[in-house]
Amino acid sequence: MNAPDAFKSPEAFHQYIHEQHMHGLWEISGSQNTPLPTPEAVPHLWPWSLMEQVVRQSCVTVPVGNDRRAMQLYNPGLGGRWATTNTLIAAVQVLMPTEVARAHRHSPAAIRFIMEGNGAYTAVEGERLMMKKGDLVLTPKWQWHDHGNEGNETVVWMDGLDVPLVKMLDAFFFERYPEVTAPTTRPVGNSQALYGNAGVMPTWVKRQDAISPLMVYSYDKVREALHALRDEEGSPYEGIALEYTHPQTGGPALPTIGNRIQMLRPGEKLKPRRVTGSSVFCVVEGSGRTVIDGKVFDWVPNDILALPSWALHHHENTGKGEAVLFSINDRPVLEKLELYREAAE
Ligand code: GTQ
Ligand code: FE2
Repeated sequence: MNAPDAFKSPEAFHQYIHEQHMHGLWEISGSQNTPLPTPEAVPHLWPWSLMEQVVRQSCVTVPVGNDRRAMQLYNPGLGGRWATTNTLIAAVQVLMPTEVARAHRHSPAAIRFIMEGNGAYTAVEGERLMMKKGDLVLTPKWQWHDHGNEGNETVVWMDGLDVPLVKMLDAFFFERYPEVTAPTTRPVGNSQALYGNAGVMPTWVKRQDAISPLMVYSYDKVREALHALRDEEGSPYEGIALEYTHPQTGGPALPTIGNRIQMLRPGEKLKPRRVTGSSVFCVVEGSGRTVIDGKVFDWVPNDILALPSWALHHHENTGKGEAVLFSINDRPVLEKLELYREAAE
């Protein structure tokens, strides 16, 4: 179509502008100028009863080669995107005794939350970080890392990465280390010895990055912290909720991924609210229920649950003991960009 013909009727005009890769705001306003966020990701729960079987079978079917044996949890609403929520990917990774997962690095940041077993490690920038059930282990962006299991238990953990966010920003880089493992340059326990002690800090360390220098947050200590607070009121929306913080700044442990743990006491039913940004929960202890936009998700330990942005949600403890939830979120990003909001009903 040439321009003079196109300008003869409104229909022809619109066809013409589309051919020229233009759209009038009046055409898209109804679908795009939405009063509220309209996430494509849906709330979804991956039950441990299912994941356990799949993960066990992956040990038989798939050797650990160049790639990790990590089952990526794809959100059913995201049409096959490598994403559990709009910004986060969660996966369940398994490593059997004697196995080694090849060293590499990438621009997305990662966390590991240990679901089952003890005795594997993630080596990050020369330090072996030993994994124990319930521990949080950081793998900040662009740091060389490999995983190994020199113990005698099969170890399973949840990976959490900001891959979809980094992909969206076209800032994704990935590199394999020339050898299977990167050299160890620091003793086991070094980052915890330096930065993991209550309120004291080495005076000779001048360096301070946006990334936490504490690389392992042990569940022994975190659990103790939760229980010490069990008689506090806590948050009406999150219960006794604790953020894993950067020991030098008090900010989030990683610049792009927030990490939280929350305890719901027996009988505790939290209030519903919405927040901008998405989260992925991993059940640590107990049993309960999360209701998201009217949909009920009953959970038990090691279930993983995706919570999209601005969905109305609340948690409740339906079991006899305490219930504990670990979660990752993209809130540090939203807060830095001043896009974080919350609204209670
Ligand atoms: O173990 O380093 O689930 O690089 C996805 C990408 C795990 C890992 C994943 C990764 C890793
Ligand atoms: Fe990795």
